[in-house]
Amino acid sequence: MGVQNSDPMNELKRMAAEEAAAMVQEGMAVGLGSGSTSAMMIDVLGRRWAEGLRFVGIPTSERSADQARAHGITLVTFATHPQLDLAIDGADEVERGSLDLIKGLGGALFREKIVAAAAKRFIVVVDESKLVDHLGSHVPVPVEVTSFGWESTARQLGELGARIAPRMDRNGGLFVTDGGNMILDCTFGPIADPPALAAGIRGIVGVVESGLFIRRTSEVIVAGRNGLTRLVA
Ligand code: ABF
Repeated sequence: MGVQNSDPMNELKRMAAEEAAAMVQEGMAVGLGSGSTSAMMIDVLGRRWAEGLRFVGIPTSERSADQARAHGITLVTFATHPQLDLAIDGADEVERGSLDLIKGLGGALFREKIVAAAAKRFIVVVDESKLVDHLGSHVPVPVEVTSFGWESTARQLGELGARIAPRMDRNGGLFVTDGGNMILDCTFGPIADPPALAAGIRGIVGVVESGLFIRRTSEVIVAGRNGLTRLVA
């Protein structure tokens, strides 16, 4: 699965994807992210695989799994690799100061968080439009919830100050995650204290995980008009 290259920003994202993929070394266990930037990264890894590099991957979505398999990349599970050397993934927003993230607009946040948590180093690849001073400035916080009782879970999330929208699929039905759950997109506006909000969300029964990734990022590779920048936690 290749990515279209008509947008000049795509070329920069591809450079960032190359930079991240270059961190993968022989024999590593690697978390393979989701989204268009991660898809570019997996294509680069596919090329390196064809050149002889050998590593194993754990994908964060069925889509990334299909893409990696198409390149012939060996996929494993946590049963044999409970710890990963590296995970590389995209993000929807990156807070400049803390490098905390909002992820999950693509719908894979739960697996993405498990993979990030299992990795010794978590590398994020974004274009510069994703950098913000405060998380929540441009996107909602996706929250994966069980479908049983979701209306009650939504009411409690609303009490934290969010406007709630159940994620819909292309056919107008409720979106179903790879884990069989649903997603509530929670609009808080700019978030003053992301760690406190993440803890509050986590405390609600019915919440599987939120798209707030707090203190998980090791490094962010940013593709911008003036080239690549690396932000280190
Ligand atoms: C994944 O893909 C998600 O967490 C995030 O929602 C999305 C980012 O995609 P893109 O790289 O296409 O902006 O990383």
